[in-house]
Amino acid sequence: MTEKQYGGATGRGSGKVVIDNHSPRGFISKSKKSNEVEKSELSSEAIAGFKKAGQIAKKVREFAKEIIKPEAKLLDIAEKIESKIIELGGKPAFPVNLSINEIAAHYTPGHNDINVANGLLKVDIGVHVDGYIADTAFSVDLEGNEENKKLIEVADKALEKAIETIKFEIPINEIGKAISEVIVSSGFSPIRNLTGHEVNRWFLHSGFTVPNYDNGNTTPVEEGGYAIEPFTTTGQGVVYESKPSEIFIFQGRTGVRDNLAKEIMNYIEVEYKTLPFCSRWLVKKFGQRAILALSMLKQMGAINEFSQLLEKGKGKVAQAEHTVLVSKDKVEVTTL
Ligand SMILES: [Co+2]
Repeated sequence: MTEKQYGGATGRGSGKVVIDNHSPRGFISKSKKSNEVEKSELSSEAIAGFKKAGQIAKKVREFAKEIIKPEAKLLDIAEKIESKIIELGGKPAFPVNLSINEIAAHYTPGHNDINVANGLLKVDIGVHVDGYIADTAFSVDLEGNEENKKLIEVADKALEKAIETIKFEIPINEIGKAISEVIVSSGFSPIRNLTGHEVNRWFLHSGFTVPNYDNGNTTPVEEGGYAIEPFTTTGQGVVYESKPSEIFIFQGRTGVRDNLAKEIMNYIEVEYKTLPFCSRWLVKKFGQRAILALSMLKQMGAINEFSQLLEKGKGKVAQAEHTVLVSKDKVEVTTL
């Protein structure tokens, strides 16, 4: 799942909510002298967790490729994919995104969604195992369109190039540069205000962002997990926020009077923590009344809602994504 940038150089951000006593970044700190910048490295527990999530995500991606057919209901596809994640011992790290054509990202079916798979479909899958995240995406052409196929092929190629490029302490803009070169030389545009991101324990989007063009950010890549996700388009290479997506994220507890809203807030805090969730999941658990409760929680600021992200020039969009683990001496793709 991608991150939209709001202008300016993108460096490090941080999550707002800290989960219990664990280090949210899944790191252990090394001892440091007072005049030294703190460096951290991945713990063996974190490496094992990221890899386990990655291998589940890989199997689920292959499963998704088998079940997606033109005219299949998006709702059925999403539910089958999410059930498969659970069957394999993981949990969804975010609702499956099934975004079609000029919708670049952040479309998940609502609980009564009637839309069907068609056109250029992007399938973005997140898995977590005890908070350790794997994030992977692929695109599929469901209308036998040559341009769609080319967009997909180039997104895959750009991802491959980015994976070859990323390594410990390389300036982060080098990855964006590699991605953009592949895409532009093929006659398409990368989406500049969508990025890959660092994945940390319980945090899908925190720390580094991984640009899809040379954004001039020369910050060296540290050890950690990174989701790399190039987007190719025939349009302007920019997305804007459109309709609400029914994908939400917890912001923090607020005083709500409504009993169901309170119950749902408690459930969200325990079950999803700082990971995105959707109204469809809560309707399944609490019934239709969950919709009203969610809008109350949104109004109170307890949760935020993502927007669907649309390509500005109404260009079609393809996406490819893998999660990699960068350590000092190697880079491993966890979702391959
Ligand atoms: Co992602």
